[in-house]
Amino acid sequence: VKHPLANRWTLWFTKPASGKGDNWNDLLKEVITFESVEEFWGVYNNIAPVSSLALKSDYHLFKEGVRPEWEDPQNKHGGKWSYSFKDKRSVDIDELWLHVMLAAIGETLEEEEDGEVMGVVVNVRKAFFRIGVWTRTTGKHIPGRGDGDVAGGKGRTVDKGREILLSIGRRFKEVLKLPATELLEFSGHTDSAHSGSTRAKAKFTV
Ligand code: M7G
Repeated sequence: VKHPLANRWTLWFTKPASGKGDNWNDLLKEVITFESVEEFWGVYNNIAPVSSLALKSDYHLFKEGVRPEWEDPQNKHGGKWSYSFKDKRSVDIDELWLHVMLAAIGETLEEEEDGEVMGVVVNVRKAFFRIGVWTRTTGKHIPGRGDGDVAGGKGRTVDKGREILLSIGRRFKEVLKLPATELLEFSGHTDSAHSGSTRAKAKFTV
């Protein structure tokens, strides 16, 4: 018996650059798409744990049809909640990433009708592990999208859009088991793209 997931999900991997000529597109690889709980465990049991990945690797788990890139039409008005674990030795990154993936595929980060969560990401870097959840909008008004609508429409006011994003942030913070004193930050992808890195100014925190 297979237990179907609410969405089909695709796992992607960013392999570390080997030389200076490597660009983002050569490094990002689609791994596999699955649609049931059983297939998820089959994939999980057969891939390298985050703790064993080389520096500059990433895993991305995204809804099927959404590339884990700022440029994807479903991400280009979006942003992400993210947190960097700077004490790499004290964090059980494999367990956290598993729980983040389960929250994504189990759809516990948002109400189903919100349709905000595009995917989750883990980055392995020299100084930290970073885990993020990418959202379709940033809670900002997008000109030309209709009065009061935020990116992606759905007739949402800017306030409602922000409330949905904050709720995702609070749930994500629980999955990451962060104490109230630690801040989770939200930033828009366009800010990331312009700064050339993910380290962009945070718009909100929870
Ligand atoms: P990062 O992995 O988000 O953060 O981006 P880091 O600076 O902490 O490592 C690292 C680099 O990967 C960026 O400067 C870009 O060159 C490239 N990169 C990352 N992402 C998520 C994208 C993307 O969505 N599109 C493109 N074109 N490049 C990206």
